[in-house]
Amino acid sequence: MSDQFKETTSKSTDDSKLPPEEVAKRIGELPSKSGKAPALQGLSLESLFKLLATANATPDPEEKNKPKPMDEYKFWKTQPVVKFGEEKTEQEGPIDSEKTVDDVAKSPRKLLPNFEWCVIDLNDKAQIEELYNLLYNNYIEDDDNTFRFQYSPEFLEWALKPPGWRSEWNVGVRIKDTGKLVASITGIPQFLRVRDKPAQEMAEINFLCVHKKLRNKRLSPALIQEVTRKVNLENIWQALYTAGTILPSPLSITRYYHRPLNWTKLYEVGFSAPLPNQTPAQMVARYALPGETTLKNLRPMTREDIPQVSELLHEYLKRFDLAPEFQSEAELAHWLLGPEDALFPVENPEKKPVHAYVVTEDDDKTVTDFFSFYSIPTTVLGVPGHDNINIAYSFYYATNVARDVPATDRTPENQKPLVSRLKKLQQNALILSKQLGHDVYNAVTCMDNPLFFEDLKFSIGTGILNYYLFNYRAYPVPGGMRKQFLEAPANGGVGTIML
Ligand code: MYA
Repeated sequence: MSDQFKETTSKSTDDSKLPPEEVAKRIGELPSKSGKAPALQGLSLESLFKLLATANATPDPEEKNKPKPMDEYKFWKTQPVVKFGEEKTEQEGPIDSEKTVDDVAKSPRKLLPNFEWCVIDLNDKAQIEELYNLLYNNYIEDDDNTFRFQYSPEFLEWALKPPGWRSEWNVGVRIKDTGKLVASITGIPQFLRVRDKPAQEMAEINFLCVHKKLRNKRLSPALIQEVTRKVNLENIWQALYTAGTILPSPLSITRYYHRPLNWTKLYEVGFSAPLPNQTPAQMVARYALPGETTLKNLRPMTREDIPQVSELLHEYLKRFDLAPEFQSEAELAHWLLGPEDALFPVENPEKKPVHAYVVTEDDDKTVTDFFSFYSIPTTVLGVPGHDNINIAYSFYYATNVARDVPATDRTPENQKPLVSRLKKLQQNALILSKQLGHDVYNAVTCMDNPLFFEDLKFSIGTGILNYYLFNYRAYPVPGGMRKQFLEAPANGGVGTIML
């Protein structure tokens, strides 16, 4: 998701020291803090834009991302994941391959007396709204309680209901007496390739959330085990997930970059300051973009484009060690064009969760490139004149230029034509996302993104996104940061974008 800034910085409230039964009662009674609210997690937008303002003052991500001793991971040390310090002697592949569906418990483990398990039924509009409310109030937080990500019902429908989605994998916890949803974890199916092994079906796990008043009560391990059980019951034994939190043990470590689109607004809401010796007018000029797109034959993607886009993307993703394999054109159409027959249809194009464009030859039919981005509006509290910031996130793209640029040779000389094409494509993504009302454009160091960051004036953020595999041992995959984790090229490892 994007999860974007997924690192937990929330401080426990007093309620976290109370027994869960007591908290269950209180959650019904007490409205969540009004006015000042949770939102961005790990890295607040404020610190992000302060960082933008102080250009090179980049904290060392490794410092932020240091693990605790393995033995202190009371839950994770019991799970089939690569442990910190583990010798890399074993072959890549499943860690535990003995279990069969017959070994899987047929019912969930018991929860505390006042709580009960539920499936969050995403065919029910009301339950999507419940999930939205849980996440809005509890998911991602910034230190100042000034921002709230709005994973809108439209966004959740897109993120959680791709073709083949399993209702059972959307696990919730409710308070028995009131029915209030107080925790969630979600899964969607995804075929994933790790290096040269054939792609296999895994679960992509997201939206792990525990109500703020129920934190530090070991509900997360229970949620993780319950979704594991549900996934295992379908004879699926591996999962992919991302988190800002450092857990045993990242397959890859990626980092956020940010490109202001509406610098004046960011400045007005107090998150952005001019660079040293720069006036606001100079900053506006620095981030200015052409008013109109600059690529010939660029237009919104349609369903008719999907077969060609599918081929282009399939080819392009071969460049990466970790990449999804979309199973059908319908699946890809869902991810790039949004859901069909949505319960929450989007009328206004500016409100669409995902935006995709193609570049064609002069015939308007032969697709040579495409790019896409998704959108998470964020409520801003307590700033007169502005009540939201719209954030765009770079999503999948591909270009046929890559066909002549072998992924095995990532020397700058070799990559020149690709770099040049990606810059043009992404500059147009910036222009279009600005036209759609976004204020900032984010991207992680996945895919070939590091190739265009500098020229397009992206600034490094402090947010880290760790990629993890469950029950699969794999050697680290480069995360797009030269000095981080691996002495790796600046691109080429992670080709899977997690929301
Ligand atoms: S990442 C987004 C996570 N959500 C948030 O950050 C939202 C705001 N925060 C919260 O809601 C809570 O703080 C959460 C922790 C829920 C994060 N992933 O319940 P606890 C471990 C995995 O007492 P709380 C996303 O959605 C922690 O190390 N584990 O803690 C992907 C400790 O274990 P150990 C985490 O603070 C999720 C234990 O939980 C995370 O009340 C992928 C403490 O539990 C985390 N982000 O709640 C999940 N944070 O003792 C894994 C803390 O060992 C999926 N912990 O240190 C695995 C695959 C499953 C399917 C497999 C199928 C085959």
